[in-house]
Amino acid sequence: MAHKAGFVNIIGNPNVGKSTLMNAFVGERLSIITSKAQTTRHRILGIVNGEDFQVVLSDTPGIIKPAYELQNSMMDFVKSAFEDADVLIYMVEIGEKELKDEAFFNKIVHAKIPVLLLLNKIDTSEQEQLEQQVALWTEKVPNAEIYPISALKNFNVKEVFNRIIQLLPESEPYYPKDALTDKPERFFVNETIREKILINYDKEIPYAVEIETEEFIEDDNIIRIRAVIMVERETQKGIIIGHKGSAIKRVGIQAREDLEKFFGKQIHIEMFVKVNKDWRSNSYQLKRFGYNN
Ligand code: GDP
Ligand code: K
Ligand code: MG
Repeated sequence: MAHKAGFVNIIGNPNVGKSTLMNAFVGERLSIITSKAQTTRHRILGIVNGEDFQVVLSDTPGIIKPAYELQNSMMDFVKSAFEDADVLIYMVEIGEKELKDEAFFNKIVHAKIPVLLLLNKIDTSEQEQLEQQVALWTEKVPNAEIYPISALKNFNVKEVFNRIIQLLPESEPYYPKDALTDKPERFFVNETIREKILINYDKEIPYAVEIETEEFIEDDNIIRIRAVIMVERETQKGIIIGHKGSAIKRVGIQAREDLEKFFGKQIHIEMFVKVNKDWRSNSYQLKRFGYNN
């Protein structure tokens, strides 16, 4: 059989389960997941390889109306996801309305490529509600094939994946057949630490944080990591560190645990907090952190 390969881009509102689905397809925690919106800031590739296929998935930030420069860059990642896909996955969750951004919604309805509309989180709904929702979305996005799924409970995920492979064009692989992602190791260190910050701190703090891994030194059985936690203000620095360093210590312990699983090696991690005034609104700083698209 001829080899199939292509790009499958996952878009949708914040928190509908896009990153959970991507990780379910890939079988690894490539994309960080929390119950907070704007957990995903980048476009992250997850590659699934089989003998005669290569599916290149891309997870994107949830669609929002940008309020500052960082969010503008995040939406550029979403825009690019419309342009290079072979299959578009539009994810919605039970009970939600369509995308608040009409331009994005119109692009989906008028897409020239196959659209799979995944109605996620059906583990939380009753049969009757599910039927209503399927009817509603059939009307709203007539060009889409609708699949009720639970990304979290792995329900119907395999079926969707098989359908994706059917829809992909014949093509040589785009990446080496042992590749899992296009992102470097340091990216996953940054993201793991950021996930722990999203989980451990309230309100504005997680949104004011960016992580930079300055050192990643891998030996036979240990990886030594040195990471900087960037905040926008001196007061935020105090909050991140916490009383006698207790808060940042907790972040370090949790991040280390996940990173040891991810890399399969012992991890030694050192973290520092630095103030980088208003980095979120500064295009030069954003470029430095990889938000140029
Ligand atoms: P994203 O913002 O669209 O990438 O969404 P995430 O993947 O980060 O998930 C947001 C929240 O929804 C997390 O708390 C997930 O555990 C939860 N979630 C994702 N998929 C499901 C699902 O199928 N069922 C339920 N009950 N929760 C889910
Ligand atoms: K989220
Ligand atoms: Mg996400």
